[in-house]
Amino acid sequence: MEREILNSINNASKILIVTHVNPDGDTLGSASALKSYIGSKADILVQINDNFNFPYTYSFLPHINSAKNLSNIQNEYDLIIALDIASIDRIIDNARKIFDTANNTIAIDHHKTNKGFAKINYIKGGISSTGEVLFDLFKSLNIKITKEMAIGLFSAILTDTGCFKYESTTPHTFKIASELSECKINTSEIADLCYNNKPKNLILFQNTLITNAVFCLNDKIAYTLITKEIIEKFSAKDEYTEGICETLRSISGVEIAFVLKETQNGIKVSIRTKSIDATKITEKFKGGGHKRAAGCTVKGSINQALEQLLDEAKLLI
Ligand SMILES: [Mn+2]
Repeated sequence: MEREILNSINNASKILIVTHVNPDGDTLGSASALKSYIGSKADILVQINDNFNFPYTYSFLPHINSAKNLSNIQNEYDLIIALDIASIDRIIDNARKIFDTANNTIAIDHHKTNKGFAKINYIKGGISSTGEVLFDLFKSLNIKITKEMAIGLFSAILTDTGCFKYESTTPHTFKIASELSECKINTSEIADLCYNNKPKNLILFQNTLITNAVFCLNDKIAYTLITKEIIEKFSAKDEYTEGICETLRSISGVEIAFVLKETQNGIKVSIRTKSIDATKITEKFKGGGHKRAAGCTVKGSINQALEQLLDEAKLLI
């Protein structure tokens, strides 16, 4: 299959590399590395409508600044490569139309749940990151990893392993990191750019929400409410809420953490748990997710939503 992928790339005249919605370091780092390899006949797509929500944290990655967005892509591609995209519904709007009508499509991914939505599916479920899958793909094809490619691949692996902390980090992952670090990249600078480069308002917004957190049932439940006023005060972007629920869960004794956010479509709820099955709560509200991380949307006011969630959570403790 590796050969088939290489042949598809070589035979294509114009290639679109698609990153997933709410792009992270893995999807963008992998896209950066793949574009570095393919060169000028490939474009990267970041699925936003304009530059307002551009993932500036990762703008240090080669070629990410010149990525296309949903407003300025045209249907001129005969090969689409989806990177780190677990399911087709993470390709939206006109990008989806381009994907559906493309001559040839490839999915390169590491999500276990990926059922394979492209013509060629290169899915290695359980591997640490798409960056790692892509590195192994390059290696198996005897493709030389340049310094530019190494920046993207290292960033992808670094961020998707939580700085090599998650269980998916294997001896092989470390070997790859070692090999990439020999490509004359500055690994400590990359880590600084990924982690020590946050907008001031993001930290102030998150600190306010943590300070406002409420604890109940002997600190087994922790929650915080993101109201429209708080969002406006800090001009908070969607991605500013990432990590708040995890911080609440990280507190010793907390079993269930909630973050409730006022949005135009109702109250968006994130739940993080330690050993309790979070989907037992979200399925009551037609939501979904994983055992330790789930989400749902609840109708009504933020306080009404909170009351309903607490009622369900208390049944599980
Ligand atoms: Mn990933």
